[in-house]
Amino acid sequence: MDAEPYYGPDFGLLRGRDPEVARVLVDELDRLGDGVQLIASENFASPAVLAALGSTLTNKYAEGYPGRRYYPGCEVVDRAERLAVDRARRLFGAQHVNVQPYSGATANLAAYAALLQPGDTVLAMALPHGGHLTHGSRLNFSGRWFDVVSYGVRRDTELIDYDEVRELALRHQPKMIICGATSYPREIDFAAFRGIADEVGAWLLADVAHTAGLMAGGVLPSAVPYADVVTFTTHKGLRGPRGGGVMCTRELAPRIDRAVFPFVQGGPLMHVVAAKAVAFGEALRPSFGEYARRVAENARVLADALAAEGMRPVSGGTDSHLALMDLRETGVSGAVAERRCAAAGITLNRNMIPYDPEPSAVTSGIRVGTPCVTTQGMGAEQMKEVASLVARAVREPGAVTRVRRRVRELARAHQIYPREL
Ligand code: DSN
Repeated sequence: MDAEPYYGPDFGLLRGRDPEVARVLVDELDRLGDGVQLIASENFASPAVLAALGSTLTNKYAEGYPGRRYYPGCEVVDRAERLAVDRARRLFGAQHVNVQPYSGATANLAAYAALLQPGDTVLAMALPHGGHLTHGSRLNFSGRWFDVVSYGVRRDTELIDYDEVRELALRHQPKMIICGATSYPREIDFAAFRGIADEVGAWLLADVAHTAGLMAGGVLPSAVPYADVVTFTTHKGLRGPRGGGVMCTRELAPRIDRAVFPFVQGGPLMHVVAAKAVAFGEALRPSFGEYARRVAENARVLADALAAEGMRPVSGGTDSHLALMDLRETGVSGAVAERRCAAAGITLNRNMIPYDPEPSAVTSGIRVGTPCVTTQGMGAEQMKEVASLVARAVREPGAVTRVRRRVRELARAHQIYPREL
């Protein structure tokens, strides 16, 4: 963010009316202000985004789409949605964008609903190799209602095995192929996926929830020219409000729109739609490309510095905003590392590595991401220090107080939301 101070919603009013909830908000600001956030799927929304989120647009029921609502009185909120759609289309060069999904998961549900029938076969990335819950977990609608076949990464390179994807597609004849991941650090070859989908007559869904910001910033290639449907989130690399979206071709627009509403969702959250418009507007500024470039550069420096500390970057490095680190050489599991880092004020998550011998509650890896720290203005120098603090937190639990103190100093020197409320 452009180091713009944020003075929050009216904390004085909230404290007066509801001190308990005000305390939660202030404590969360303190947590953020005292720690380093390395969760790859999080970011810090700008003051303008937060202002739109805290607006009276939350009051309005607006089922339907601009100009075609089921309630009267939508002519004002229609303008917010039109702005969001128009800006998102310009940002991504998409023919059609639906900005109403409440989250990336509901965006994916809408994509399935628009293109498939229950029982259809889907080919998607295996969860332990980087796929998402909605790419076929048995605990999720995708694994329960669809016949999901999974592809993974190669054991030797830890990169997507496009030959395996093609073989599985030819063997199983999926109705839809999904590309996109939550813990795959490398660029995805959308053209290769398009070729495979065409060969078997499958729809291609690109889930770019994690990489939409890097795509918009021109750091990673766009999935839009290749995929029939592209789903994304607005709160990760895009620095917007928590929410999702769906892009598609003009031909698929009516199917996607009907799937989002009324099939999957009810009334859109118009304050969130307005905040999405703000975020897309911010991402259209030239400075956003520079931000995206710094996110990826910071991830590279962080991965290299963690490697120098004896942690192995899965696939040898990263092209994106995240790195997946194999901790087996350290003798510390992902779960223990997560807990030790949390005690030191560093928030990151345990993550399975490909072919992980440990279960998901333990794991052999951690995932680190740089959207938050980059928004805070940290650069290469700070990434090297963060890597050394992570390594100390993981290896030397006895040093937790000293590590915590330095983490706090670093975070306070790069604070974006003020603490004195
Ligand atoms: N929970 C998100 C992530 O951390 O990757 C995906 O939904």
